Amino acid sequence: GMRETASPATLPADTLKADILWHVLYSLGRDNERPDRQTVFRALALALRDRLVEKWIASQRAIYAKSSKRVYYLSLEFLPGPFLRQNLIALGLEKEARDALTELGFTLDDVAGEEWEPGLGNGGLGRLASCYLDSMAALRLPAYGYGIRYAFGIFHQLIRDGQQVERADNWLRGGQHWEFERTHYMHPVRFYGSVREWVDEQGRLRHTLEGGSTVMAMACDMFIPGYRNDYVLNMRLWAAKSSREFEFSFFNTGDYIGAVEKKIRDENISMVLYPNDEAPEGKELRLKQQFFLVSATMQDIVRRFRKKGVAWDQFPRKNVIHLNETHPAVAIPELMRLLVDEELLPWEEAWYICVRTFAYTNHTVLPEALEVWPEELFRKVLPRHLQIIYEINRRFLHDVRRQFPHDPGLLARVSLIHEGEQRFVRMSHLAIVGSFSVNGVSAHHSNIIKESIFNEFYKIFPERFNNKTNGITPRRWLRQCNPTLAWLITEHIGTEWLTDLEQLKKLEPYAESAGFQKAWMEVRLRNKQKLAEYIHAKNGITILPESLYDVHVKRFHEYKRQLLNILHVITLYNRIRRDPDAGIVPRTFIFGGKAAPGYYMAKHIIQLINAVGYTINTDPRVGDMLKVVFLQNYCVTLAERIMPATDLSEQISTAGMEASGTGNMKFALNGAITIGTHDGANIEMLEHVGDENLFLFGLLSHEVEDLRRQGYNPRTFYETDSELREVLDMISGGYFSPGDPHMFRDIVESLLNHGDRYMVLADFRSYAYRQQDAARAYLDQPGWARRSMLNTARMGFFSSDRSMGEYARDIWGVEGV
Ligand code: 26M
Repeated sequence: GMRETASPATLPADTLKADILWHVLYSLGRDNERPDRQTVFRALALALRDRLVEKWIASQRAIYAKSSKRVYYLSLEFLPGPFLRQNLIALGLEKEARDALTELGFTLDDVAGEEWEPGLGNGGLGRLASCYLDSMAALRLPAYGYGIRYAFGIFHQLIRDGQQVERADNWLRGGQHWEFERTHYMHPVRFYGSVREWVDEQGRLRHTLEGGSTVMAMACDMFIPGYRNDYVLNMRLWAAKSSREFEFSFFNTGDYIGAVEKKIRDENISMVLYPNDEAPEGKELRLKQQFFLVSATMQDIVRRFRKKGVAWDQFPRKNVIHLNETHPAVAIPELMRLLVDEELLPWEEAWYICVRTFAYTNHTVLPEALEVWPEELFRKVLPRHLQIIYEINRRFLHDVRRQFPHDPGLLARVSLIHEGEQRFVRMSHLAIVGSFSVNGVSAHHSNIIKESIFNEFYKIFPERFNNKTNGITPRRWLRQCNPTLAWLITEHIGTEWLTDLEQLKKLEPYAESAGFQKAWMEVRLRNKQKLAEYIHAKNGITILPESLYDVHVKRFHEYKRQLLNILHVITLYNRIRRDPDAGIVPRTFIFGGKAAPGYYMAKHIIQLINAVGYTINTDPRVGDMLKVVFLQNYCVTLAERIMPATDLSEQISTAGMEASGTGNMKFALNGAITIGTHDGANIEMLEHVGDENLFLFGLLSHEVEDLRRQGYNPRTFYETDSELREVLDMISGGYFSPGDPHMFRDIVESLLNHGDRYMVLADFRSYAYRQQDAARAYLDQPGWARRSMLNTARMGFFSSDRSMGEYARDIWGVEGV
């Protein structure tokens, strides 16, 4: 049996079936005669966890033995997606698992379908963190992901009567098979209270937090295996547990129920992921979540550092703490508090350590997305940290005044505190001042940071600013989600591309080969057929696999301009209505994405898309020429179905607003062609794939700015473009909402009477033209095949292995173990 052989890294592949049955009986407590599919999935996951934990222990020992500098990647969000296939591929056990499951009467597809993904992130930022963990493991970096184990992840989206409805995502029901809950491994985290100042025997001024309340952070570890390299990292997620005080206190007070209520309140901290991206809510619970992650993680980091018994001034040589956005930026004053209040280091020494330890990535330039906290709230929740922030600020402003004595307004603009009717702590300013590195996520975005939003900080700290263009992991986003295309590629160029994506260049010589083009397009067509089956099953809509699949999936936000897309869809609809023989290329428009529950306009746009879809799909004049599909609950699992089946990828944000985008890379890696704006990483994708292979359109970001400065008048576009006018009149006139003609009036209002902040109308015509270019290109199928292949072949740069390599070398100063 396997129990006797469980020494590190030795569990054999050929016992997988026996191990599954063992877990069915002994871990899950079920009859292993005829286990059901869910039970088999869970048992397989446990059997894989056994193999992962062995390699993880060995990896941790290696990091310790080498005394490597450790990387801590702090993020309030991770979006790992389903683990099963990913872990099988990394461990090299796919075939063994298939065989074992066949013997048990199941297929891998069916069993994998039982997994419910952990939706512990909103979108791009969380998914990036997970791609980065995959690459850190592939590169054998001495790294750790740290986050929160929310009991409820991003809500499950349903479309009911054409509208988004949110349902709780109870992902933990059914038990967790991938993680280890460390029920005996907890750190106390303290909130509230008040600061007592006192003078100790040596005459030093001391600060002690008194009162307040303590919550425990319980570690839950999930494993991230490197690709076939026996190396495993962990993502440590903290779950809130009430301290055990309550179990005793009710004896004293007799208030049993009151004590239990306290327990429930405490455990609220990790209850739910905030579902708004880009527009933070200044809620107390959110601030507590941030500090909860930070405090527990810092305790872990310090504990590990102390094991080695080196002096504090060595801390930055041994640790780097990476802040994924400003969400965990309270780590900066927390480290100061540990060093100054607890370790009794002089402020200057502590600050020197601090600024050499932290690195910060910015992911957005939208003004409403920059995090600020009302000062009173901050003082209430974290009184000592607010004092420390004020002291950091006092010293910082002092230095700025000396460096720039002739710019009195500067101090107010760069201050960590926004002063006005109400005071706010500016988290981005704190992150910049407290870090040795500040990076943007695409070349374009990093320039915008330096030139506009953080320009004054760039002048103060030019050496801190740098770019690290985002990337995606080819293991999940090609090998796993598109196995047939991956196989075709491997047949021609071998397997090295899996860990060295630039190898895809070797496909270029096949671009003109008719045979290869045919094979390429056959794989793509099969993928499109599979998606058609899924759409038929889920939405009851029949689509033509030969039609052009035009796909727009991402979070709903006005700047991402799903509205521009649907205006174009209506334009095509009108052309067909006018002339059914107009020779329009048959298209299937596919939309997917969630709107923040409180984001009125985004939800309204979802409703409009569904209404337009209903009108078009049921209009007999349209037939197969046009279909509009809204796929509900866009998530990693669904993205894996969609990416391999897409012809045209919509990346049409207002120029200057999408920091990078990573969906754009996933589509192109799978052979989709992009229609997009001069924004984020689209610009670098253009440089790599060439302008015949990618359709860009619209205003450039400086033109957007100029136009705004000059006074942009969207009405002129309405008045001069008759096709556009017709579309807007239909929407406001109730064409798509016959029961309620005013239903979508606000949308048209936002464009015509409220300034069209995202310049939808300004870009409409160039978008419509570029869409025509795309349609024409699709008619030339060999040409399309060539473009598609070249997109894949030239995506090497956008591997997250490249991104992580750059972070490791240029920011972190670490190497593979
Ligand atoms: C903040 C406070 C309270 C609640 C939620 C938030 C919040 C959560 C997520 C704010 C922003 C969040 O995410 C922003 C994001 O996803 N940005 C995207 O990051 C990607 C990875 O770098 C980029 O590719 C995208 O362009 C960028 O929009």
